[in-house]
Amino acid sequence: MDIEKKMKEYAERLNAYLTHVLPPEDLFPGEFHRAIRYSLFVGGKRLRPFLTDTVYGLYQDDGERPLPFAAALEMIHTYSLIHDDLPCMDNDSLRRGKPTNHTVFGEAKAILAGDSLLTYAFELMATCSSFPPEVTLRAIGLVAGAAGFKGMAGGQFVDIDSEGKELSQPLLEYIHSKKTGEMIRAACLLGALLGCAPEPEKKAVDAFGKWLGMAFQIRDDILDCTGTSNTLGKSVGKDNDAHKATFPALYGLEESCRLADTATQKAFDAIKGLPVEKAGILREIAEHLCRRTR
Ligand code: GRG
Repeated sequence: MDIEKKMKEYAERLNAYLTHVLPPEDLFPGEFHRAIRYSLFVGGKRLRPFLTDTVYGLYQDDGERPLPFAAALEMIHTYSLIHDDLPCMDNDSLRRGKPTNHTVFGEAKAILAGDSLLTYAFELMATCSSFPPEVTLRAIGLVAGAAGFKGMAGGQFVDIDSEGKELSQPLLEYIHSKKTGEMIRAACLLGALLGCAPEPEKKAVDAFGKWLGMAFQIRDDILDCTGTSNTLGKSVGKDNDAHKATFPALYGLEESCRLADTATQKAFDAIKGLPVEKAGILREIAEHLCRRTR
């Protein structure tokens, strides 16, 4: 089955779960729950949960069990998009093909919707009783580390701080690996951790996730130059306008494509030691993401 189709099918399963665990829109205060649900259900590829589910599926066949963790990743990702779009950050009016959260609900309510998605993600994981407590704790620690100052928020800080400044390759790689890479890496490792993968396989999946995250963000930079807001569902060309730290800004488009391929190759190399059918599944995902157009 092709990856695009698999991702769509998984997204439906995840969306059904998210619908079930989030407060309904008719619960007081309704506007708050509408703001929370708005950004979550307005679209999105559900890549991070899909990675967790896929890696977990390499080791276990009860795919419902990791859903609270997969849902938590999507909630944290969505919170980051809501906050990233705020006037004080990227000041964007389009996300996932629709007006951004603050454009619809106002800035203060958008901040609160993002905050609630972030905190509810941790509530969902902490109240999940499907795994032994020590596994649950390690999983929560993994996600917290990837989302906070050591990961996504840290990368976002340096990204904002380096706007308009001279770019260096180490700084650019720092930003990309933290801002985007750590959540993608955590999504992969989470699947291995919850699935009780053998230790060497966990290490391989971890390295795979790291290079997959880098390839994904380089591709994201490329699409910001070559894509349309119609296909991407967000404003394009803003990185360049804001003098943002991106691969095309530093290397040009052609070299950036080559670097995305190199990162994908490194992701392949990381899983060479895995049993061939497991490596094949992960390889297909990396190939798909490297060619993606949205
Ligand atoms: C703490 C105030 C405060 C803000 C935090 C952490 C943060 C803001 C922003 C993170 C920066 C960010 C949005 C990184 C992700 C970059 C990226 C590649 C987003 C797009 O991911 P896709 O393509 O999007 O998976 P969909 O819509 O498909 O889910």
